This record gives sequence, structure tokens and C-alpha cells, in this order.
Amino acid sequence: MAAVSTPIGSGSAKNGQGSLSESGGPTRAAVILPWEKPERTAPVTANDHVRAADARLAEAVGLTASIGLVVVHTAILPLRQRRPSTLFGEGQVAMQAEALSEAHVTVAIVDAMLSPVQQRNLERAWGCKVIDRTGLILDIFGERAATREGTLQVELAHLDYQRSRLVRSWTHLERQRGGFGFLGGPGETQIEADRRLIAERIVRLKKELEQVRRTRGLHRDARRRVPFPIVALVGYTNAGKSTLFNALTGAEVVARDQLFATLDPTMRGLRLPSGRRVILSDTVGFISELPHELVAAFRATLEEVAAADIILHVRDAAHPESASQRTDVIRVLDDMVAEGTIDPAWPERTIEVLNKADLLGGVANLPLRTGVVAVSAITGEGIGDLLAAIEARIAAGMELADYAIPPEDGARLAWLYQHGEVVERRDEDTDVHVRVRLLPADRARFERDL
Ligand SMILES: Nc1nc2c(ncn2[C@@H]2O[C@H](COP(=O)(O)OP(=O)(O)O)[C@@H](O)[C@H]2O)c(=O)[nH]1
Ligand SMILES: [Mg+2]
Repeated sequence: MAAVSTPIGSGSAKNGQGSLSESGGPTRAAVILPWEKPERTAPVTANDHVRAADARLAEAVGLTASIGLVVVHTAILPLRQRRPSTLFGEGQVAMQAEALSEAHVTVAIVDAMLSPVQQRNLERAWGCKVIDRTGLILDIFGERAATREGTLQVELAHLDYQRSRLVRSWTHLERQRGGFGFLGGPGETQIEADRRLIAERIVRLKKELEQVRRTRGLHRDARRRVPFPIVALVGYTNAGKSTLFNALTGAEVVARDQLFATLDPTMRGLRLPSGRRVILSDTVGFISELPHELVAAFRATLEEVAAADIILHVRDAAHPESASQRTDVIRVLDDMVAEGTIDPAWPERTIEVLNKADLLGGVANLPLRTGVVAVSAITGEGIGDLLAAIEARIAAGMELADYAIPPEDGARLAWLYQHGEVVERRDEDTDVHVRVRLLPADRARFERDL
């Protein structure tokens, strides 16, 4: 396979926009995928091989874009051997140096594990920051860890990674991006700390993590914060979760409500056809060949899923590895059952969403099974059916409850009308008797807190 080099938007770079990143604009990034020849005996055709490389590159581009970097250049570089000094061959390094500078790239993501030496040599040759796959993924997890446990877990994985690395300065990016992201560094103190300090910190983190684990329940902060059922999107990176998230909520006025304005940007309000409000929650995508040391950190980012009332398992139906991706997602959630981080009934509140139906000739071309809905987040086909399926799933999970409420307690009564379906009401002198259908979580909340 020949080297594929696709400068995206390099035209605009020539118009002087390349200095944007220095003046605080979006960071211009490149994504470079080293690609090894398949074994001669491997049961794949040359065509499969190219498709697999393209899919892998698309994943890396998606990951890079998800932390706000603007991808202006991509390349797939066939590897004949892994050179210890720079991973890539001399000619490849030189060609990329030219392309990167022409596209005014300030960060190059290499979609592989790099040794500290390779990373440093590439940074010198290319005159920009070089981040490897592990570093990129850690940054994504760092941005998305929402709970104490998640934050600790990600920091732990980062320190582990850092321990084997040379001290580096990240000040340029840190200034630009700020926040918690590890691309910008978890704080100068840790980056500059010597190995002994890092080791001490790891020991302390592990202790704290144990402490947090002992006290955690299945009830999550995110769940308590919002008064509506949560619908969480899970699935592989590039399956179309964010596109679906926008397709479902795009025209939603509710998003501008005070309540939703205070939620993080990965949560948004959505009104179902019946008028019921739910919260849609986008999550960190699954990543192919996740480095082993990042597995725990990844799972910690799935907490939102555990707390969700409905899980939408979004699949790229057109992906060459669609079936094995499906199995992976199910296995990870099942493992979380074993860990006690999600309840065993999760499949009952899950809807499988076969996305990208447009690439397979439309929704009608996809096999229909119960619990599965085919859609195209891009064309909008099937979205109505998906909304109906969410609605039906929520209704199926509801329980009937009877309450007697003093008439002066208008707030509690209003709460029941807002969160449930009042199926019967009898107003008597002393009490209002209502029979209401409620989600189990809402019922528990009403009986406990209200
Ligand atoms: N053809 C097609 N492309 C889609 C569809 N949904 C998403 N995509 C594309 O797939 C890529 C990844 O989508 P994204 O929503 O970022 O995936 P995420 O990583 O799961 O959030 C983007 O290039 C989308 O434009 C779809 O229904 N059809
Ligand atoms: Mg996304």
C-alpha cells in the first residue's frame, strides 16, 4: 500500500490562518497512523486491509477531534520495521516534517505507542508536540472523568504512564487549553516530580481509591442532580453517538432552560413525543485495542451509563468490525456487573441502535429484531422510531404506586404529575388519593426525599 497523505484544509493554512494557535485559536493537529503489513497468512484481502486502516484512522481522527483539536492533516504510513529511534523510516519522517510545517500543525498525534526516545526524536524532527495513543486517550479520559473515583482512576493511569517518561514541558498547550486535560498536563508539579515522588503519589492515590470505592453506592451524583430519566449513549468511537445526540436534541428548545444550562455539555434535555422530558447523556466512546493500563480508567468514565434509566447502545452498522465491537461493549458492561458498578438488569433497559443505515441502503435493509432500532443520524431516517422505542422502554419500566397526599401539599402532587403518569385521582376532604405510574428510580426518590 502506498503512503496516503491527505492534507485537510491546508489551503486555508496558506492564507495565514496557521498562526491561529499561537494567538489562542484552535490547536491545529495532525493524525499519523503507522500501519503494518498483515502477515502473509492472514485471511484478509488487500481491500479489507485498506478498509481496516481507514477505519482505524477515522477512529484516531474522531478521538483527536473530541478534545477540541482541529485535525488539518492525516497520513497512513506503512511500516516495514519499527525503528527504535523514530518508529517511522527516515524518508517518512522527512516527508511528514514538510507536510506538518506546511499545514502549520502544532500537535501531531501518532496512533501507536511511542517510547520516550521516539517521541522526543519525532518532536525534534517535526518541530511540534508529539503525542502517542496512550497520551491522547488519557487526555480524553481526564476531560471526561466526572466522579471522584473516575478522576482518581485516570490520574493513576496517567502517573503510571508518566513514570516511564522523561520530564517534558507541556507549557504551550497548557496555556491554550487549561482545564484538567492531561494533554495540557495534570499540573506542573507531577510532570516535574521525580520518579520517587510519582511512586509515592501512586501509593496515596491507590489508598484514596480504595476508600472511595468502599463508600460508593449505585446512586451517582449525576443521577441525583437531574430530575428526569437519563438516557445514555454508549458505543465505539465513531459509531455516531455525538451525531445522534445532536440529531435527537438539535431542535430542542428545552436545552436553553436554566436547568440544562448548568449541566455539562455532554448532557442535554429532550422532549419525547408524549411530552415526557428526558436527559440525553453522551459518553466516552469505546476504543479499539485499548492499552491494558487504561482499562480501569476507561471503565471509570462509564459511570454515567450505570446511572442511566435507558442505555442506547449505538453501533456503526457499516463498520468492518461491527459485530466484534458489539460483543466488546456487552462484555465490558457485563464485567461491570461483576464489579458491582452496574446492576445486572442493564440489558432490560438497553436499546441497540444500528446507526449509519444510509451507508447500507437505508433502514429497510437492516435486519429487524426486538430491542433493535435502525437509524441514520445523518439523514434522520428512523429517528422517530427510536424516540418511540425510548418512550416504550421507559413506560415498560414504570411501576404503579398509590399515595395519599394532603391537599395543602401542592408541590408533591405537582412533582408526581411532572414525573409520572397519574392514572387515577380521588379528591377527598383529608387527602388527595393518586395512583401513579413512576420509574423505579423516581418512585424511590419520591418516597425517600419528598
Ligand atoms: N454516513 C453516516 N455517517 C455518520 C452517521 N452518524 C455519524 N456519522 C459520521 O461518523 C463519524 C463519527 O460520528 P460521531 O458522532 O463523532 O461519533 P462518536 O465518536 O460515536 O461520537 C462522523 O464523521 C459522522 O459524520 C450516519 O448515520 N451515517
Ligand atoms: Mg462523540
